Amino acid sequence: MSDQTLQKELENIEVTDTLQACPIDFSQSKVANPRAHQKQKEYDNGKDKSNFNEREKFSAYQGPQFKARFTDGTLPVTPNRYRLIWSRHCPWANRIAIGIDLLGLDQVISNGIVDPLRPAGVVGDWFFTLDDGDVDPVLGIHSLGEAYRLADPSYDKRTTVPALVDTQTGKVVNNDYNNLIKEFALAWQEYVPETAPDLYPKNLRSDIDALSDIILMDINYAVNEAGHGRSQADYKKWYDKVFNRLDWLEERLANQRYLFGDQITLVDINLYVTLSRFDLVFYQKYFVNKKRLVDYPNLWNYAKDLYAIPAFGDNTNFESMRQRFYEVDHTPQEDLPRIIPLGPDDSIWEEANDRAEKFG
Ligand SMILES: N[C@@H](CCC(=O)N[C@@H](CS)C(=O)NCC(=O)O)C(=O)O
Repeated sequence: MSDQTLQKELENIEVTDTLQACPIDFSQSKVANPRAHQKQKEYDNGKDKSNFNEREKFSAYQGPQFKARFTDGTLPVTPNRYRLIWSRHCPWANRIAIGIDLLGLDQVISNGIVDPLRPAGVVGDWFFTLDDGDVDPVLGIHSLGEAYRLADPSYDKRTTVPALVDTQTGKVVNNDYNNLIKEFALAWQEYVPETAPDLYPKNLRSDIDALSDIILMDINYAVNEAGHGRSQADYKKWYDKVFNRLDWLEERLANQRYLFGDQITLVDINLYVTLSRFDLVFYQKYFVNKKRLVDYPNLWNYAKDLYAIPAFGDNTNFESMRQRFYEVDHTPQEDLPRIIPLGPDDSIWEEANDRAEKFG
């Protein structure tokens, strides 16, 4: 029996995947050669790989391009064969990294991290400049684009994280950020330790799908849309959606530890990745600033409760968020200083929370 309240909420929401997951607006860009202004990494012995003049090509919306699945048998469920490529700043990629660890699948699925700072002047790709020799040690590639083009030689869009790569072929097989955790929870059960939570329990599946869609539209996408509002009215529309939904979630979390009672499910991950960037990124940079996360007692304690779990806390990296959202700017202007905000104080995430005491 599915939860009628959730289904009813969903009736008023148009679920679409045509919103921009991580919009990039190059439109204000005035300088032809950004190298002088961009404080990004040098790469490949300083060889000029700048493609900044092609930036318009990479700013268009694009949905996930690779959607091969485990659940329909297309992808074999083989341990030690797949590698998740992600960036620690990215909420969509962060979901998958947390999900894999929470399911205990980090024992059989490896992961590689791209640098949130790109080589100066380069757009549309992610690079392994955090690794020795600027090369991913397993895939042996410098940029994620190499794995995208192995999968599709004609691929000329921007490459996005998360991307699941088949290490046998070196090809990206799936970058479907909204469905990957479900794929792992359903198809990899044989490798999920008994102690791991069931992130997509059978009896809750339709409710989890409903709440996921509500959070996707009103929280995950809505903060981006507000931050890139096309007009004052458009900004306000998304801003209102975010805060109405946060109020609603605040109430839901008053009487239960997680979004579905006392068990963690994949929706908790989906909400957490936006909450953990809320005060640092969305509040300050995207003007989603009616209230901060810390002003919501239940949501804030809930977020800290999740952060205290290693799969969440170890995969939350505030430095990468600062780098990607403040140190790099796609709209370089001569007078734009690269000031990286010192606050909010990241250490408050370590403070005690009241959830265990309240809900056991
Ligand atoms: N598949 C989504 C990917 C999720 C996403 O937007 N990831 C961002 C990072 S948060 C990304 O990789 N953007 C590419 C870029 O910034 O060049 C999309 O196609 O838009």
